[in-house]
Amino acid sequence: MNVGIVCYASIGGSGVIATELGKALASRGHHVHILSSETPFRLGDYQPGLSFHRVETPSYPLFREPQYLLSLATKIVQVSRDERLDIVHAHYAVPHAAAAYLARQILGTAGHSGVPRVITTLHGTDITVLGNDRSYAETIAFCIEQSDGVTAVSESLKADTYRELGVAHDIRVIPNFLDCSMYRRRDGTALRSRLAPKGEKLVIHVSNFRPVKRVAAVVDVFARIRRQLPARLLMVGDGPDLAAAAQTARALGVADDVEFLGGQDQVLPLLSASDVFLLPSAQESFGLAALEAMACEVPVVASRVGGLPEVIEDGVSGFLLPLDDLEGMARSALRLLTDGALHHRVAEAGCRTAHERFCDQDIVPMYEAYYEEVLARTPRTR
Ligand code: GMT
Repeated sequence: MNVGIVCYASIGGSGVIATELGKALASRGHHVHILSSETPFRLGDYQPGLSFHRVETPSYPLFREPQYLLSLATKIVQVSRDERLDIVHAHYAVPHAAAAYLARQILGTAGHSGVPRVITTLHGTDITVLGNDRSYAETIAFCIEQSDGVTAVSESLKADTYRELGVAHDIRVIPNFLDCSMYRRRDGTALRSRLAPKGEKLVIHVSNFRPVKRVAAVVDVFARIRRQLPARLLMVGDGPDLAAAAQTARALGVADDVEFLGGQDQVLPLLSASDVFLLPSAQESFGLAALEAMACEVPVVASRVGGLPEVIEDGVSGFLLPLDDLEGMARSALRLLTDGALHHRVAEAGCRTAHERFCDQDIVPMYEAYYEEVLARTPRTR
């Protein structure tokens, strides 16, 4: 198949999944074209069957607003025509589903043979935050409805989409996945001795530091842990709430024990050196960062929101606490950090879950089968 994948390149789970899917499909013999405004950070080395098409959005002095939707739609039209795409797979509905819809209409009206089918994958805040916003809701709902196929990364996100947007389109749940040959705990001893030179416990958080991630709550939970035992916190990522997190660390007197590492392409070595992963998000449709930690035998302590219960079994493969129960999160983390047998059991269960249920070799064929299914259907009347 010839597949166009539209995604955000910036650090974030939807871009990671889209890129990893593109790489996996190419290695299975498909021709994959990734369309994005920048080279996705996980694209890696050249791989046969995989190419990248940059979406350029020119800026004109007349406009204060960059016209990304139009330049993306035009790029999808060009790549579809030149590469004879069978499928345009839009990751993250806003505005990718709209651009794909527009491109399909343009190609249909221009009478091109083989107008591609549009599949939209819903990832999270495209529904749970933007979908709720009156400025976007009707257009998002329309574009989801108009897609030839729709997938969501969890049952929870599927339910949110029906509830928030009132769409009637059938939604297929295809969970997120990992390259399981790569996501295994490595020897983290050397790095650990640099990050925790006095033998402290290492707590880690990885995100894009947006309000939904509640990075100040991460620091708050850590401060409660730190009162009980020597520990250090690794804050990996960058985003609007970075300064607020640093301020919280100073206010709670733990600034010396918190290290802000910024955005990192390679989180595996850092996870492999860590003991516990904190994820007290306000919303999480799936929690890819949690899954990556679990695959590396790092137990996760998280809020019981969204799709996290579909990934983490509370008390077995991690701990899930009510959103506001920061004390409970600190207590769960402390239990893991002080009870070696418990830590071992939870780490093993988390790793088993990741490797038994969320590996690329099991999930990528689900996308392939869905593509075939959508292609076999009679095309929508435009
Ligand atoms: O919606 C976002 O926060 C951005 C998005 C992303 O691009 O990283 O994250 C969402 O998609 C990920 C990949 O499917 C999920 O693992 C995250 O849970 C989800 N984030 C939220 O729901 C907050």
